[in-house]
Amino acid sequence: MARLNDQVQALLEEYADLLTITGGDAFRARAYEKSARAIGGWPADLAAMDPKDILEIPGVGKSTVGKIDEVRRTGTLEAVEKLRQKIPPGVRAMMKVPGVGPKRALALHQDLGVSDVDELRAAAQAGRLHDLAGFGGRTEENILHGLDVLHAAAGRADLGTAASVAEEVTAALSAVPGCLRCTWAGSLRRLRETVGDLDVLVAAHDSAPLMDAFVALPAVADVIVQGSTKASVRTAAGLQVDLRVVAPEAWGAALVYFTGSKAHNIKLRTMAVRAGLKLSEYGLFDHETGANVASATEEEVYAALGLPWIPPTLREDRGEVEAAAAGELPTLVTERDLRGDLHTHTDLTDGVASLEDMLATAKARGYAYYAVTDHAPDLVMQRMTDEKTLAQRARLRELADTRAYGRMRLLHGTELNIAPDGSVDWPAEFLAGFDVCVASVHSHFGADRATQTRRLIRACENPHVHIIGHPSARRVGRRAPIDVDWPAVFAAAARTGTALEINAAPGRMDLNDEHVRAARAAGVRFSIDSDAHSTPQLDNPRFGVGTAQRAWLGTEDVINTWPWQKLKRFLTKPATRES
Ligand code: DGT
Ligand code: CA
Ligand code: CA
Ligand code: ZN
Repeated sequence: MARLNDQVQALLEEYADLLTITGGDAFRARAYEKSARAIGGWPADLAAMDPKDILEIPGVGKSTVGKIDEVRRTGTLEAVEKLRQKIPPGVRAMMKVPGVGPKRALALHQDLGVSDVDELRAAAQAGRLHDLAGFGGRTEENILHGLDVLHAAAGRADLGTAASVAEEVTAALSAVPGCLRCTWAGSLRRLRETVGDLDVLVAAHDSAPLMDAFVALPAVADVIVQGSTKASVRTAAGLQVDLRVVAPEAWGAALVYFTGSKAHNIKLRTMAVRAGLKLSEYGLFDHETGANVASATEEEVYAALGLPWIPPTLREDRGEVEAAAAGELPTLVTERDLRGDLHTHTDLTDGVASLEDMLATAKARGYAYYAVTDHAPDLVMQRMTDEKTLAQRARLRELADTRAYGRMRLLHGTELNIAPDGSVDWPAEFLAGFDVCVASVHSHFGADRATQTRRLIRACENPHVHIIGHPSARRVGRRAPIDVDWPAVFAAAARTGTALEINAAPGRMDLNDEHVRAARAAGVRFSIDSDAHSTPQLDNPRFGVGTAQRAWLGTEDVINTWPWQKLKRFLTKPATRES
């Protein structure tokens, strides 16, 4: 069963979407979206909270409390049920197709009778959208492109979703008597940016109790197959989870096998064959005698192949086996190396937690420095003003003076908007007052390559811009990356001393591992940031560390692993340095 918070979030988001599609009050719809996010991001379980305490959640008023109570009692919202009768679920899904949006979704439904994503694709391919008012030739093309983005991610979960299911499943199985070891393997262990299915591995002498416990987990909506040591299930959200129970003696070999990637495994198997060995999920065996050479731990299996243990994030057959054989594996950046977060929001703009709550959570993470970077005025709906940001700065300085958060250095920053011409929200004098400026693309995603490239290069050349936030602006499974000449931008970032962000929000994962790898080769530095809009999201950087490791980064490449004095020098760009 999903947490009440998640259920309420989903229903309120649906309500907001349905209100928008049916032409309801846009302000109300946005308010519901905001409270939906606040509730989803609230750490405590609503089901166990007093109505009085629920009112403390930002953006939650009396009417929302009433709705929460309705969901708790009935499992749904009557208002949503009513709107669902008018708008088929497929229309809501269409609204999320990049290039469609609520108005077009409704027009497609009412005027063309198109009521889901498949029908939309057919209509676009048949050229039927031309006839609709407001749909030019380019729109049709954009919609087809948007459908491709959705398709590429179809059936794959983002890392946030996959990790939370994995944690729940492994915690429950670890508690079953007879479970000797339990962990997740597959693409989640390698921290790929999306996960096709979850692979869970258990070591036990007797598999039966574990198989029984697995299919009976509350998260399981549907059992696909169940055997004596293997089973596959599906969660209510549609994520497939594969379980494999192995003998404890075979743990290491099984973990290597099920962690993958397939290409890495094939490389290892070829090495084994050359050494007169045979590698399988059961172990490494002598080809002649069949004797077991290694199988209990991953370290032993790699060692028997003449290799040091290879970190899972590297196992993609991108040179890691050769590097390991040559004793040249990189020393990778880890989550423990992060000393701070340089891109975070509060409820002053679209965050859902107060400055104080964000700071307290950051402090508990042991950070040495922390930047608050709320949105800047050009993102009009966030209603930022000079006065508001200056008041926030004053408050932050006051908190710093009282040492309310110990020795953690409090940095006042902002997330600027990069206009199509590469300029940002405020003039240089005003920007100079911030400790950290992140600059990001939040509009004009469809501009052509020359424009986008010039846009990002100009932002890098701005002496007050320290970090380019989520540089490709893609949303995993929802929005394609902007079209950019990346080598040109990487060269500009390296030349100007501008860091590129590894935005670790699971819906963004931006830059991705391949871009990071190319950027690093061009001499670029990176900042691994949470882009947190709530306190639990301050935990996002672990996913960004995955991207960084997959790009072979060490601490020297990542500015927010550096001690403050070194970071401080970096934040004074050459062009603004006094000589
Ligand atoms: P996914 O689920 O698409 O995100 O990606 P993976 O890597 O988790 O792939 P999955 O779930 O199909 O299989 C888990 C691991 O099992 C995979 O990384 C390597 C191993 N494996 C699966 N099929 C094969 C195979 O045909 N040959 C080899 N060598 N290994 C395989
Ligand atoms: Ca998998
Ligand atoms: Ca699998
Ligand atoms: Zn942003």
